[in-house]
Amino acid sequence: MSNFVDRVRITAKAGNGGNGSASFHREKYVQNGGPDGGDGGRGGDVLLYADENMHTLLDFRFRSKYTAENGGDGMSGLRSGKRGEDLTVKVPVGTVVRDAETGRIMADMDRAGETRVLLRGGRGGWGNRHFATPVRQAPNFAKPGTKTEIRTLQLELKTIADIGLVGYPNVGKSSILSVVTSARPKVGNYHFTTLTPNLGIVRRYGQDIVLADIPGLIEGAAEGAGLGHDFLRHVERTRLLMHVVDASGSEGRDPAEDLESINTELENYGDLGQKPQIIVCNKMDLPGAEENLKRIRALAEGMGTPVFPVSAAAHQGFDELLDAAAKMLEDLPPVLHYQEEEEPLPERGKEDEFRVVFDGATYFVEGAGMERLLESVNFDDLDSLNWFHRTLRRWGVIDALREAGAGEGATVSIGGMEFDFVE
Ligand SMILES: Nc1nc2c(ncn2[C@@H]2O[C@H](COP(=O)(O)OP(=O)(O)OP(=O)(O)O)[C@@H](O)[C@H]2O)c(=O)[nH]1
Ligand SMILES: [Mg+2]
Repeated sequence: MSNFVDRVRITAKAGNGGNGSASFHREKYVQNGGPDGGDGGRGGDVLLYADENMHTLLDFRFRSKYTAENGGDGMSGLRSGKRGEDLTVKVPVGTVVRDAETGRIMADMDRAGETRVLLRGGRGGWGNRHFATPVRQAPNFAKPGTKTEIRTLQLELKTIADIGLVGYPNVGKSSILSVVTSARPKVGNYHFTTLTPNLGIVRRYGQDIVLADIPGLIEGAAEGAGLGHDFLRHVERTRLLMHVVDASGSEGRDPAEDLESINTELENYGDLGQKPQIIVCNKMDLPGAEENLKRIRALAEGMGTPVFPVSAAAHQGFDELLDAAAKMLEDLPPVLHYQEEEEPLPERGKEDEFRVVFDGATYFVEGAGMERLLESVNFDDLDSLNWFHRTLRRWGVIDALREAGAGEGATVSIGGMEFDFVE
């Protein structure tokens, strides 16, 4: 079928922070040079760029893994590690990015040319020079850089337009787009001529109005029957719908029935039924259209929806239609922007908050800062372990464990690692 892809999953990872260096200054004739290990470099970020020249997510079918560069390790002579290079992922305008595991909205790339940081690189670890104190002149440890996680992301392209053209296949949606804008979508006398959304711009009273022509909808589309379902997401981000019917009933269907069944489809897909509509009765040049128009007018009156008769073939009725649309748009809210949702991170400054839970055998120390603390410890290094122990004492963890009943040698679990309790 078509190469139109509007929903994909990818994985992305920001760069790890580089490790700090535990180096000592060495020079001829100079004994016991001080610690001179540089800091690790920051890992590269993963950025998003809304590219006007991209129209589908097809590229992501061929490449689905995106990794920014890791930061370099710190070096002797106080030299810092290299900053990892950022990685920019180009997406079409209108792409909404979610965390695939939680559904959290991470970015809505709805403005052409905008760049945004999606995933931040890890911090570089401190070199040992930071740990030189008057009593500890030769610290043999440095901090490792922060490691970043691989994230699974869902990308979804939701076309952005002021007006969406909806209706059964073959009613003349693409014909209308080509009459009122300079867009030249394919027009054909068969169903599903249009397989990917087409955009066109019409200028009215100094404002540019963007129209989206989407593939035809069929009954059951909202439940996933046929092609229609996937395409409804492209009218979610429109402000007004032009509901097109074939007023002549040239294919043997009743346009009044068409109107109702498409409206049912829209109601079943999110709150598309709530979107303001204009009913466009097309093919008024054909016999039988006038009769049907009367019936549709009667129906529409009950719904409070305006009706406009047009003929794309004869280029008739469009001035009135577009004037009415432009007036309606003046009072309608702007296109929906998906608000990014904050990642539920532990609050800043509360790193040392924790609690001790005893399950009868093990004392668990739980708290947001614990895992991060563990990440900074090099367990092969005595200095590093001592620093870890001192931090636990400073944060009050040792006291809390003692209060909870932990005695010498009790099993303590912190961030999934088990230790023997030593006072
Ligand atoms: N007589 C007449 N024919 C029309 C009119 N508008 C469109 N048509 C014809 O109807 C057929 C379908 O037109 P399209 O514009 O491709 O219809 P569509 O709604 O975009 O169809 P899909 O993309 O398949 O959903 C074509 O053969 C057009 O030439 C009209 O006003 N009068
Ligand atoms: Mg079409």
